[in-house]
Amino acid sequence: MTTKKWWKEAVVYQIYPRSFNDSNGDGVGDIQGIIEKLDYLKELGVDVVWLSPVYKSPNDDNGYDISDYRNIMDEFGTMADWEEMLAEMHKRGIKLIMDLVVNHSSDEHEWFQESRKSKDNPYRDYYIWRPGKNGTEPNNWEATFGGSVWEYDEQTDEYFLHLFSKKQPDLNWENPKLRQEVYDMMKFWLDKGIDGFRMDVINFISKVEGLPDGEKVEGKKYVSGHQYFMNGPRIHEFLQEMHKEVLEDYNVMTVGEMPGVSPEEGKLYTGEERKELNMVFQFEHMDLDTQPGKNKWHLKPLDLRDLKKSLGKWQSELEDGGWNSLYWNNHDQPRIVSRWGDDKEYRVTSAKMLATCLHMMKGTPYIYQGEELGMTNIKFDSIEDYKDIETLNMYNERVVGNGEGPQEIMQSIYTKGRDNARTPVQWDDSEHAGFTTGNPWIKVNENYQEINAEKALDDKDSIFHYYRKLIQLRKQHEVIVYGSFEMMYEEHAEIFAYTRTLGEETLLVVTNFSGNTHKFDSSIDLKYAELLISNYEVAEKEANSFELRPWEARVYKI
Ligand code: TEU
Ligand code: CA
Repeated sequence: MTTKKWWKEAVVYQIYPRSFNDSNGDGVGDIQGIIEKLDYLKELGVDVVWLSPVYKSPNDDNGYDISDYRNIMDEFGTMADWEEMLAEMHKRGIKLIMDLVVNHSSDEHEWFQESRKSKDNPYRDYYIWRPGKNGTEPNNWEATFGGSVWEYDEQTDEYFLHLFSKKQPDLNWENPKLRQEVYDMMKFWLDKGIDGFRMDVINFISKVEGLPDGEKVEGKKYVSGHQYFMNGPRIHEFLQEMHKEVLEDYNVMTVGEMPGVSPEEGKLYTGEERKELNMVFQFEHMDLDTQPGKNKWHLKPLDLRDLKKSLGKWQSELEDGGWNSLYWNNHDQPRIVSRWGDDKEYRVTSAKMLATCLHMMKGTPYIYQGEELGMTNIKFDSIEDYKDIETLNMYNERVVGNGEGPQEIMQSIYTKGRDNARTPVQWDDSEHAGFTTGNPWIKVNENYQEINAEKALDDKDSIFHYYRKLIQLRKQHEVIVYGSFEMMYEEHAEIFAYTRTLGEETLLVVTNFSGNTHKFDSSIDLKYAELLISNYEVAEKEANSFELRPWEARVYKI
């Protein structure tokens, strides 16, 4: 039996502030812009907002490079704006979780400015410094955003470690003083009344002693060092310490972002008796359309059976004592309707199907801004229009550096690039989609006249209203939150179906991940079943077999 918790019953909405809503016409989304849209979120019915970083930052990685953890970025507003936002959220019964980015800081953080000054500076050990090896980098690890993870610093003739960009030096969690600083900073925000944290790459904070070389790959200078920092040796110790020092004293929710986490490890991180985190963002399902062993830019079509196998495994592994997070989208991922739905002929239908499949599984569902409108990927003709550091560095390395053909690279950017998720939210059909009266920091998707919030609110069959209904159903039927999960038709290549059971109640969820029609045979008699939701009109009184239309989704209560 699963214990009851508010964060299990909740639906979370992610705001990426730069692209959400601009209140003052400078082309950049901001906190007052968020306040203007809180009634919209209330109408959607979400319980929690996860706000991507709004702290002071030079924006090398759009706020995931923090130069002051206790202040707000000027472009986004002031601390007073932030406090007003929190109060306005709470007034509407919406909770707020903040992004905690403590695997690394910005190189412009005061700690790093001190740290680089001298080898005996009191802040030296807040970061990871090493002397060179034979006149070159201390090891051969490759950074997520390209090149070596090591940057040479002349001042002290040593290198510092950065798993991401060179403006994101890794913090040294081996240092108890650094850990205490982080805990104090967390309390600073918790005491302001926030309701939890999403923790950026939190399973990277413990590195294997000695930082050994990664296994060499023919023709590559830098290689993956993942096995030496993902789920490292002291990670559980650190998280338990954080729980004891900070989280224990507050009724908050925590979700750890964890690339490379397996279901078995996920169970350890989220096991209730272990007192670490409430849930994790795992990435297995996000990697299924990538060629095995290659990075995300090497494309491969999704095989639905892989998706079912992976999500099914997470469902069963975390059944006792653990908890899943459920997501298709975030600010790093392409838009799901373009990725695994059909954003042309069946945009609305397939977006609803994807939402159904996700929200009816066991776990806490996350909605990424614009997902509730069925926003789609973008294709900018010129690389100049892209803003994301990961995309730009990859393009430079491969097209400018290696002389690879730009066409193929652009294709992978269209499919996987992070800017797909970062174009401004489309509010209405006015210029710049109502996002700003000025010049948006990144181009608006040109389909905003067809896809926008104003239109969706006016149309009772819109994706927005469908999400609203899914969220309402969660409040009405406990089985959606707490029921156990069982996969059906594991071997079917286009149907994703499962049941959820709680006591006497059973839900049957049937979704079609294709534009084809399929006969669905259920061993369950549906004559007396209640149809809770569907993205099609369903004729009354069907027996236990029916025809599934393109991208159809049905949820029955039996
Ligand atoms: O992302 C973690 C991460 O591993 C990313 O590299 C992710 O796999 C990649 O973006 C997919 O393309 C987090 C944040 O969500 C991301 O926005 C930051 O850039 C990154 O950490 C560094 O803070
Ligand atoms: Ca602004």
